[in-house]
Parts: sequence; structure tokens; C-alpha cells
Amino acid sequence: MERAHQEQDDCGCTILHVDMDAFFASVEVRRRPELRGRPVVVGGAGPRGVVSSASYEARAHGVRSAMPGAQARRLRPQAVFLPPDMAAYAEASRAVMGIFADVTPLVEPLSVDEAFLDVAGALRLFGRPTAIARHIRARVSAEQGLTCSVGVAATKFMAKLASTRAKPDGMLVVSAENALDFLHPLPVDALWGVGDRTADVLRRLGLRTVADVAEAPLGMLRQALGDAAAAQLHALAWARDPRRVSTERVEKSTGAETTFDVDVMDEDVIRRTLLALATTVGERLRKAGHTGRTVAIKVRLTDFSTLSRSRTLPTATDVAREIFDTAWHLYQVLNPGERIRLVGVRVEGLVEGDDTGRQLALGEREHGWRDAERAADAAAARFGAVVAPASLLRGAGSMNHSTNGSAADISTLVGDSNLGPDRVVAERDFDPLSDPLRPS
Ligand code: DCP
Ligand code: MG
Repeated sequence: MERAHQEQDDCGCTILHVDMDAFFASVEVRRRPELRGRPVVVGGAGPRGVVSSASYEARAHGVRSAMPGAQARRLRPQAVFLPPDMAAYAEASRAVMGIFADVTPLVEPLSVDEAFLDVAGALRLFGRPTAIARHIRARVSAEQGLTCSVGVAATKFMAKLASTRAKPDGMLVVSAENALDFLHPLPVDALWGVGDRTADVLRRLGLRTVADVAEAPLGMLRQALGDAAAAQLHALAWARDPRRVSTERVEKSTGAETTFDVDVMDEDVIRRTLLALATTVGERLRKAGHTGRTVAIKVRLTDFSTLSRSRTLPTATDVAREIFDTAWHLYQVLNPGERIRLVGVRVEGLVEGDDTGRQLALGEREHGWRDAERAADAAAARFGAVVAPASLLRGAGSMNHSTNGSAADISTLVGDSNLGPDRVVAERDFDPLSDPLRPS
């Protein structure tokens, strides 16, 4: 289905944004053809699970990603609810990214199912940008049995807006000439970087549409948002976006978080959960060969308000013990004093490899932790065992799952910052109390 604007002049529109339609749900439908045309929801199991992906048939009834599963069930009880199969999605992701790479080496993946492509160098081989977009859509469909939507424009910002507008299973070209006609009627939150809070600020200034922001005096925006954000929004509102498609994908942070089945007050449960999360984050850092200097925690209360705190260490770390000590300190200082729905731990400001300063900066004890954790990584790699800190085991028997709020049966979300703060890139059952083996 190719929408209006498709005949638009695609001259100079050398940036494509490709985004798979209802990605996780579509991969599930592909291997269960009997589900085609039915409302399908991936994720949302358990009392606190959230929806990862919903087929367009489920969306017609209001089901959306990130919505609590219970709400999705109320909206569409007939929907087929399926558990996520991350391995299958990762494989499909690799395959479609491979198709993009056949067209141009300038592919910037943004998440598991979307990428920017700079096709300026591919025109001689494949033809006009619209022809390239059609070619990609046809290959993805023929080889993967999946649909995607493609935005074609002169800038990343406009290409991304265009693909969103083309969904599902469509293509939309926004020529440089038509960019402002397309952009200006949109609400302010269409601008990159405008979340709920900035949208509120803009609304209080009487700015509702992108056109309002474009016409607003820069001084007014500066005063409300600061110089950098004001300049950026103003440029975007005039469809100016100088960012190039970049193939260097640097993870800026890595984190893990846990939603409790029952809201928790017990500090001991929270402490052990933070330790489990720090252990996961440390493992991921060591596996990726990254270290980071800033440790952050996130705490969501029963009323969904979210608090975060961070602290920058003198040297970068990949040591779970250090991450935990900092996270626990931050938690104690934060002292929420209320029931907690979710906690998360994140290490930010990642750099490749070791921080060379650390040997001098750290004492024997930290070295000991680091060596122990590396040994545990090696043991886990060799024996496939889950190696957990001893204190995850201690006190496990004292937890009363039904009355205390428990860390058992929690699901852990492991995410990378470049996928956006609240995106779920992996969801798996994570039970820190389940039979972990200690390194001998
Ligand atoms: N995802 C997730 N949790 C979210 C958002 C997304 O687990 N809160 C996962 C499931 C999605 C995939 O990432 O299938 C891609 O995210 P998209 O935002 O592109 O959503 P979809 O591909 O499902 O739908 P569409 O792109 O058609 O809107
Ligand atoms: Mg998608």
C-alpha cells in the first residue's frame, strides 16, 4: 500500500528510515499462519508484565506497546497472548539488517527493528530513492515474510516521521519542498527530544504545533528550555537536521531493571534485588568489554512516580560489587520511604575496555572482587551455570512471597540506552532465588 505523497519528487531524498511493522507480533504470526488477521499480543504475561508488541488488529482495539498486560486483556480478551521469543526476533532482525546492508554500507540501526540508510551512493546501482525503498520492501516481504514501512526524505528527522506516517506496510516520500507543509501541522511532541515534560513547557507557552515552535521567538524558547534545546527544537521545527547516518553504534549505557510482582518495602529484598541487578549489569559490561564511570538507580513508586539518582566514580568500572555498593548507597540516600514497584541499575558513560587508571586507583579489595567476578564469568561460560553472589542465597528462606512482596518471579528488562529509556529489548524471567550456584 503506497500512500499519498508517493509521487512527490524524491530528488535529494537520500535518507531512508525503515521500521518493521508490529515486529515481534509479526514474527509470531509468520510461523503461525492461522493467527493472520487476528489480534496478537506479545508479552504482558504475569501480574506486572507489559505488552511488547501488538498486531495492528489488536491495536484497532487500543492495545499498545508498554501497556500493562491486564489492561490489554481487558481491551481485547479475544487476543492471542504469546510469550516473547527474543532469539527468533534477533534472527529476523539480523536478516533484515542484512538486506539493508546489501543496498548501502551506510546503515545505522536504531533498534532491533529499525534503521536509517543513506542511499546517496546507491543511486547508480539501484535507481531513485523511491525505487530503493520499493526494492527493500519487496525483499523483506519475499525473503522474510514480514512487512516494513519506509520513510524517504532529505533528513533523518523527516524520514523517521515519514515512516511512522506510512505505517503499516507503506512508503512515504517527503520532499524537501514539502517538508514544512508536512511538519508544521503536527503536534509539538513530533519534534525529536520533546517528551511529556518539554511538551508541557511548550504548551504553557501557548505552543501546540510545530508551526508554533517554528514561529516562536528564539529568546522565548531559550528562556524556557535553555540555549541548546531551544536551538535544536527551532532547527527541527524548520526541518533542519544536519545529523548524518552514522554506522558507529556506541552503546552509551547498559542497565537492568525489575518490576516486583507485589510492591515492596522490605529493604532487605530491595538490597538483594539491587545486588542481582548489579550482577547482571557487571556481567554484561564484562562481556561487551566496556567499563563506565557513572552508576545510576531508578526507583518507581506505587503511584508510578519515578525517581533517579546517579553518582560518578573516580574511575570506570565493570565490577558488580562496585556497581552494587554505589547503587545501594544511592538508594539509602534517596530513602524513598514508600512502597516500590520497580528498581533499576544502570552504568552510563561507557568506554571501550579497561580504564587504565584503575590499577592505581583501586585497592586490593576491589581487585579481589574484579578477579572473582572474572573467574565467575569463566565458570559460567564453561559450565553454563548461573553464578550469583552469596548474599542472593542468604536470607532467601526468610522471604515470604505472599505477604512480603517478593523478588521471586520478577521479570528483568535489560536495555541499552540507544534504544530509548523505556524500551524493552529483552524480557526474560529472572529469579535471583532460583538455585544459583556459587563459584567454589
Ligand atoms: N518493543 C518492546 N517494548 C516497547 C516497545 C517496543 O518490547 N515498549 C519491542 C517490540 C516491538 C519492537 O520492539 O515489536 C519494535 O518496536 P516498535 O516501536 O517499532 O513497534 P512495533 O514494530 O511492534 O510496531 P510498529 O513499528 O509497527 O509501530
Ligand atoms: Mg516497528
